[in-house]
Amino acid sequence: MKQQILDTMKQYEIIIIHRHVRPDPDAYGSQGGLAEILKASFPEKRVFVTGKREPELDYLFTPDEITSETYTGALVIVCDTANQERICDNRYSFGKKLIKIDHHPNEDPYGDLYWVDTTASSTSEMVYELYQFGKEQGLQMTDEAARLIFAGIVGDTGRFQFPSTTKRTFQYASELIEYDFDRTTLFNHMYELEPKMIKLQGYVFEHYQMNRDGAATVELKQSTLADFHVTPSEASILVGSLGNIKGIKAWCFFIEEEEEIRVRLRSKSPVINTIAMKYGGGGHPLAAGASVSSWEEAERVKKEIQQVCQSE
Ligand SMILES: [Mn+2]
Repeated sequence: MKQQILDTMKQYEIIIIHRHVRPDPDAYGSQGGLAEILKASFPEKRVFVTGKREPELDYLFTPDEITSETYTGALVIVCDTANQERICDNRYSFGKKLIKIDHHPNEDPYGDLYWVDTTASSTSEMVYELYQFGKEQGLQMTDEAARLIFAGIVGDTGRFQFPSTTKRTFQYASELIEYDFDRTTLFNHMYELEPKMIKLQGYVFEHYQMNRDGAATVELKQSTLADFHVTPSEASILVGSLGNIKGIKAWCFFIEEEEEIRVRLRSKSPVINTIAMKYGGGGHPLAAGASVSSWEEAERVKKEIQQVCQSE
């Protein structure tokens, strides 16, 4: 598959790279890392990254703004996005050929070609693997590509602590840090929190509820978010913070938006993406998300989390 992807990339003059909505460092890292590799390897090609700009990730890069005409005859690559509904910028189908590169379960095998590896820690790790595979055939790594890919790996592995981290992950990371980029600055950007976020974190620690089976939930209503001057997207950043509580097995943040309630699920071992899928969402077995339309529905999600924790 890697050879087919490489051969396809060689054929196209214009390559446009997409990723998922509500991006995280792996979405940006795989998208931007691949773009930097392609630009360095094929200077004659025109390579673009598209998708709604996420100000929180400006330290990685800002996406290109391209016209729909740019897609004429182009190759489109979508990184880190399991299903078509989650692709940011719905012009992804405007190109001539579509490739999916992803590490989520392949529920929606879209595209003319797809490369899905659920054993990879991150799509960024796969992009590095693609570079390794293709370097004899002309693929070139740059300092900037290495920085973006490293950020993606760090983001999706929770700084190398999630079980998805493998020997291969460490191997690639050790090679990536040979490139010239400032890791300290990168880590600061990734993990420093504004004071208002630390205050909201305090609220989360005070208000979460956990039953004796280790099922925990937190409700963040719009009024609470307003009190802390925090947006729903910003609040999502804190979802991992409950993971250190002794005895916790699976947990969920319910984050109220204008029209819906965002459901952010995390787990230490019970599989929770099956719950997310029931509510139109998806994700990894231990990290998933969905949306529900009422607090009654949120209550049902809560029951399902309690069930999976009870049967563990
Ligand atoms: Mn990812």
